[in-house]
Amino acid sequence: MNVDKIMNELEKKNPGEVEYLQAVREVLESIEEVVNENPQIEAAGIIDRLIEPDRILTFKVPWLDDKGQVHVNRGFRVQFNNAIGPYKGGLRFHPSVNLSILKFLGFEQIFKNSLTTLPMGGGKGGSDFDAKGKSDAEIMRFCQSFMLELWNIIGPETDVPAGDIGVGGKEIGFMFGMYKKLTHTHVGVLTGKGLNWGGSLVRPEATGFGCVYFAQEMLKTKGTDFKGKTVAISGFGNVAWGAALKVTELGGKVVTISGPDGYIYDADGISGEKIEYMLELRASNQDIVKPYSYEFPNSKFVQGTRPWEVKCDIALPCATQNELNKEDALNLINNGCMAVAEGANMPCTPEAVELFLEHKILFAPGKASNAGGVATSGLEMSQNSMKLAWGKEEVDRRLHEIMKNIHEACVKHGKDSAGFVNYVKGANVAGFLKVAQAMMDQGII
Ligand code: NDP
Ligand code: 2IT
Repeated sequence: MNVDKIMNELEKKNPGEVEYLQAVREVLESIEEVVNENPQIEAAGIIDRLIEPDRILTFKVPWLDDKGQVHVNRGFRVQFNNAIGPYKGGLRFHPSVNLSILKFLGFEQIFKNSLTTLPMGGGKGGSDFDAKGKSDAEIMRFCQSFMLELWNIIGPETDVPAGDIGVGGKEIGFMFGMYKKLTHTHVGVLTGKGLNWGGSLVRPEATGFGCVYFAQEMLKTKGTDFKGKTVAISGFGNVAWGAALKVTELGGKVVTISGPDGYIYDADGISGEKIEYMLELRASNQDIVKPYSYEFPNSKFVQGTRPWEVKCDIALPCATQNELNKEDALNLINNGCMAVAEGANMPCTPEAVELFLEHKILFAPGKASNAGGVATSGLEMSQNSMKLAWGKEEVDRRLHEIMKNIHEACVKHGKDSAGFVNYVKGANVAGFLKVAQAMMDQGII
């Protein structure tokens, strides 16, 4: 396999799709060795078939605002690969959404879902809709219009969307309602549903919890844990919230959260009511973290920069892609940071990842460390199929077990002869091998 040649061709076919090309290159570079050792993979054209999505649906989403004015957004669903199960992956509503971002996310999702050990293929979707400042009625009309197009290609055994940036319980509810009305069925077509209509306990916390469980396993390999550790977190959304809860529970101190406007530094620790306040802040639809510093005056708001300049033992980037660059990585390393676990998808740039690996920092790529969200979505699907609901402890136990297994798989495929674990390589190889085998078993389709 010649990675540069494949990437040159992919770039010609998908010009300007920066995030997508970045995600593919990372995976190909990690799996090059294993592909070259297994000629049947190349003979079956696995790589060429993997980097082309099965299908992409693009559609118009017209909706009326509260003043009666018409707006038109663009909707997408990328069904990337269903070799090991129905397409599965979130929907992102954010003004920055474009096809490149959704293809990168869908591609990552293939390997992430494979790592969970649950039967789920990879997909992603969303819209460039901006929820900022919108009323609930406007969000409802938008979600209904979005589902009017999407419903036809999804289903509990076909494609099961969920949340991502800008899509939480509220939006899932509005979309589920419309799907139900159109199909006259009450089925597990979406995950992240409300608890009393098919949702799973622990799903809201799952991505953040899973990320911390994964980091805990990495720390264990160095004979340590979260107790007494200082932790920098970015973002103030669903993932950041879950991570802050679990870090605090395990005895760590979260000192930062961030938004597009800057970051909050709270030396006393972001715990208890402060973590709950994050949810309020997020729900306010203002999309700024600054108000935290008015609410908790001992904290400090630092405008326009990112939390990676703060001294910490562990960093958990939980906001968005490419939010931690080379300079940030250098800051973290120079400040003595020992572990970085990605809560978001691809938050660290390739240059930052390279530096972490070079300096032998414990580094967990998102497809391993944030897999707890989709894993718990998988558990929600299982409960929906059985028409039963597990208790909180049962779901959390399974989530914890899955994260430990993902860590083990990364170690198995990522440990070098000197004993250093390259979790990027480990996650990519482990995720890839299972999907490649399934594709070979199923013929050229
Ligand atoms: P939320 O919408 O709850 O929060 C997202 C956070 O990131 C907000 O603070 C948001 O602020 C910020 N953000 C979004 N886009 C940008 C941007 N371009 N620049 C700076 N900040 C930005 O989303 P989640 O917490 O659910 O998602 C966070 C990350 O975790 C994403 O990468 C997502 O793909 C990933 N993830 C989510 C999972 C889930 O189950 N929800 C599962 C696995 C991964 P603002 O909106 O103001 O920009
Ligand atoms: O990036 C992700 O894994 C998610 N947004 C969760 C997807 C899901 O189907 O739960």
